[in-house]
Parts: sequence; C-alpha cells; structure tokens
Amino acid sequence: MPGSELRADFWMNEYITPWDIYAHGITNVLAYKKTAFQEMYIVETGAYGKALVLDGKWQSCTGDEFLYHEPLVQPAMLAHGSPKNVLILGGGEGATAREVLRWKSVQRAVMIDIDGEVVDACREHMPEMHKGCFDDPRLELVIDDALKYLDETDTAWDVIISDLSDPIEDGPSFKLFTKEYFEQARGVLADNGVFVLQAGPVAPVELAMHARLVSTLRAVFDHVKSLTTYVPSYAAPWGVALGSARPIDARPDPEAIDARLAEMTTGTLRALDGTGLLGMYQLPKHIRKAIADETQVYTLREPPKFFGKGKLQ
Ligand code: SPD
Repeated sequence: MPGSELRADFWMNEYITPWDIYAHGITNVLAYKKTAFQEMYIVETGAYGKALVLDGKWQSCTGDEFLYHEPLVQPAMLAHGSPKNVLILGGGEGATAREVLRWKSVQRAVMIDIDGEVVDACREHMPEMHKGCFDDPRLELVIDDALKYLDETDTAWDVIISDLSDPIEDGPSFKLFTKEYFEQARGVLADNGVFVLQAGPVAPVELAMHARLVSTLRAVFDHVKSLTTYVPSYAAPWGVALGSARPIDARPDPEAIDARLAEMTTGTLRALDGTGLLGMYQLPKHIRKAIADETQVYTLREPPKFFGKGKLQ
C-alpha cells in the first residue's frame, strides 16, 4: 500500500466472521500455555499494549481495556447504588475486580475463575490491568467452576458480573450464556440485585447473539437493559446486558451520576461519567429493533455458538 508502513513481522489473527480477520501485530510473546481448559497467550502488541488471548479470542488489552471494563462494571454498580457483596464470574485479567473495588461500599468481592493458570499469568505479566487489586483484603479469589459456586453460595449478592470469554463451541464458557445459568444467578441475587454480562458484539453482521442474550435475560428477569461500548481492538462495538427484578434507569441524570461516583468511588474513571453512561444506554435504531424482534432463548440444549477459534499464523 503506498504511503503505509507495516511494523510487525509476527501477526496474531483473530477470526471475527468467516470473512473477516483482525490481524494484531505482535512485538513480544510474554507467556504461552496450554492450560487444562484453553490455549493462552499473553502478548505485547505494537499499537495496543499487552493483551490476553484465549483460544485465539482477544480478551482485553492494556491499550483500550478501560472501554470494556468500565462499561461492564460501573453501570451495574450504579444501578444498584450501594453494593456491598459483589460476585465476579471469570475476569482473569483482574481488571473487573479492580473496577468493583473502586466502590467504597464494597465489603466483599469474590472472583471465581475456572482457570488458575490464566489468573496467575495475568497477575505476573499484566499488573497494568489488575493494579494490585488481588492484594485488596476485600477480594477473595476462588479457582473453580462458576456453575458449582452458584449452586453452593449462600450469600445474597448485590451485583453479579459475568465477565466470560466469548462462547466458542469448545471453550469453557458457553454454558454460562444460557437461561439455566441466568436462573442460577437470579437465585442468588439480593432482591434489589443486578446481574450483568458481557453480551457479545453488536456489529450489524454479528448482532444476533446479543439480541438472543437479551431475549434470554428477558426470560429470567423482569427488567433488562442493554448498553454498548466501542472497544477498537475487538473489531466491533460491544454489548453489555443487565437484568434485575427492579427497573434499571437507562436515562440517568448525568449530574446525579457524577455526584454518585464522586461520593462512592475512588480513583479516576476514563470513559464513564454521567454523560458517558447516558450515551452508552442510548442504542441506535437497528440494535433496538434487533432486540425487540428477537424471541430465541439460549438454553443448555441450544447454547450460543460464537464464531472463530483462531490460531497463530
Ligand atoms: N473478558 C472477556 C471479554 C471477551 C471479549 N472478547 C472480545 C473478542 C473480540 N473479537
């Protein structure tokens, strides 16, 4: 291409659709492992900093992770208002826990991840993500199956955050994108509790899964809302979906949100403030229509099948 200069000679391909690849230029491989559950890379990219990649799927990277983790965590925390007990399912990088622990009201956060080898590698190689939050005495790390933990917990959780890898067919997470799992989560939520999940891409050609996840949430929760965020290294705008027994205000007053964040949280958010939150909840017409028209519900018999298990070329 005239006028352009490619700087990497090592590319990690992520398959986005059967016809689209995002090639991430890699400058260093910091860790590689075939764990008991998945194939893990932690890489250094030329443009977007360090990234965690599981089974060929991009999880998050230091260059734009705030555009994923703040919208995943903060709207649910704000929707609750004063969460004390927070359960995180997945979230190996530790950035979701970091966002939860900003809240002064949080007394106990439990992060349950199935893959201790991934968590250990993230702790070692990506301190920019967890920012030391694993040392916060309010955080308890449990290495186990989320479904088993949901069966056994006797806490009424204020917020449950499902920060899972995308539901590729042979990956460890697809069962957790189903009605059965959402029902289990609802069963251990406090009455005013909020459940939130990373709910897939909302690019026009990939929108069906998000709409079906919202439809699945609607089968379980009285009140469901979606928001979107643009994470450039994901190659698509991304959906987050919330469910609760209580209404969720998708037109919050920006000044009230700013005041709440100032009162309740520590540190500085980069993407999310009152104005940013209001914007994230306002979905364009084609996404609203896809969600409104969708009736399919994901179940263990018919779970989502996310496209694209990639590999290094
Ligand atoms: N922390 C899990 C988030 C998974 C997001 N996957 C992004 C894939 C981008 N193509």
